[in-house]
Amino acid sequence: MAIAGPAAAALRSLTPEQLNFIQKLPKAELHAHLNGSIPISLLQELAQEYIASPPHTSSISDDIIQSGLKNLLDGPSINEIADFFTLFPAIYALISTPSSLARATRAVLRLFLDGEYPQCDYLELRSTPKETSEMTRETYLRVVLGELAYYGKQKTGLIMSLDRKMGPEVLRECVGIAIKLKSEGESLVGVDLCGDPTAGDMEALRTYFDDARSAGLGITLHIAETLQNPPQETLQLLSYSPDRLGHATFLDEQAKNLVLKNKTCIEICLSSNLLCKTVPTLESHHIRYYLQHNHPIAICTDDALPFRTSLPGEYALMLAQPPLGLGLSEAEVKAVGEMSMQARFKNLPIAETA
Ligand code: 6MZ
Repeated sequence: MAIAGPAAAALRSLTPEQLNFIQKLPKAELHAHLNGSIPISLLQELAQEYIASPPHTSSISDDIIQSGLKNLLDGPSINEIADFFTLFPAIYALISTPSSLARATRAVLRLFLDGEYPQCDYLELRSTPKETSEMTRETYLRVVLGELAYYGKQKTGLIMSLDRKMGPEVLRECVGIAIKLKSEGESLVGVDLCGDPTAGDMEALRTYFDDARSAGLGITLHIAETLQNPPQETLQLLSYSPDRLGHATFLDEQAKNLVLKNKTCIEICLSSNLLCKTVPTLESHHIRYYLQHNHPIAICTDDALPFRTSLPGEYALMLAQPPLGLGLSEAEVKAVGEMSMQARFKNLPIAETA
């Protein structure tokens, strides 16, 4: 695995027996953003094609594409989480046609699900539908679902991400499309809230999540990812009765108690939190709190490309000895794998339809 970063160091420290244990362990990847998981080799290929064939489908200049890719290749310098979000405009310029989106999705699915030792047994991939000059948001979702269909519903599901910056019209449109696709039998299993954690007004979102839930879609929310997220906002998001939560790094006592009471699964992304500097060390990571409380968690990659990781790499971070890892036992790591399989949206009880 050609990765470098905290996960690579943890992987290198394991014995062949431990690596074999991780490879064979049944596990689900439940928090992977499509456009953060595209292999760099495909982005380079798409960049060459983009630069060679003006006029462009996006207003992003060739220079921005080149420097964006260089940044991703060198290992992005992220001093604070806001720096992370600047990586995406270059990627989005390259993934703006149905054909480039299909190629990107195919490459990500291969990365997680193909090969002698697939990274996971089940992948819930998430993506934010984008409207470009070449496709509508509905086309975007249909293209991604078309690629997932090659692997089938036993192995894959799509989560539609809503961005915190979306306005009411776009939110309504997206949730309407998701409900339609689900009613057509497509493998659209849930709705996510993501994007710059300091942006947006969370108060107005209830209606969209209520609609999604009534249609039988699972709900996962990026929550309390930074210290700047106020406790009232966190409580507001918890009041939307999410099935899972992304990160949940800065929950106060009241929020933690609610999460424990509702047994809401936490999607934990160790490399992401370390590299975005929202958690200083593995020693102080909130995963320890949830392990102590025997609370459901799922270990996930978030964005495999910028965070230089893979799902086995994230599992290695649990198994490796401190300071490279958390030093958990194989039995503890196995239990985390089982929890991830349990928390799949495909396991949600069938919604009672009105
Ligand atoms: C919040 C994140 C994220 O949707 O274009 N995204 N949002 N926190 C994170 N953790 C660091 N990582 C990724 O994938 C890329 C988009 O996912 C969200 C951001 O909105 C990013 O633009 P898609 O496939």
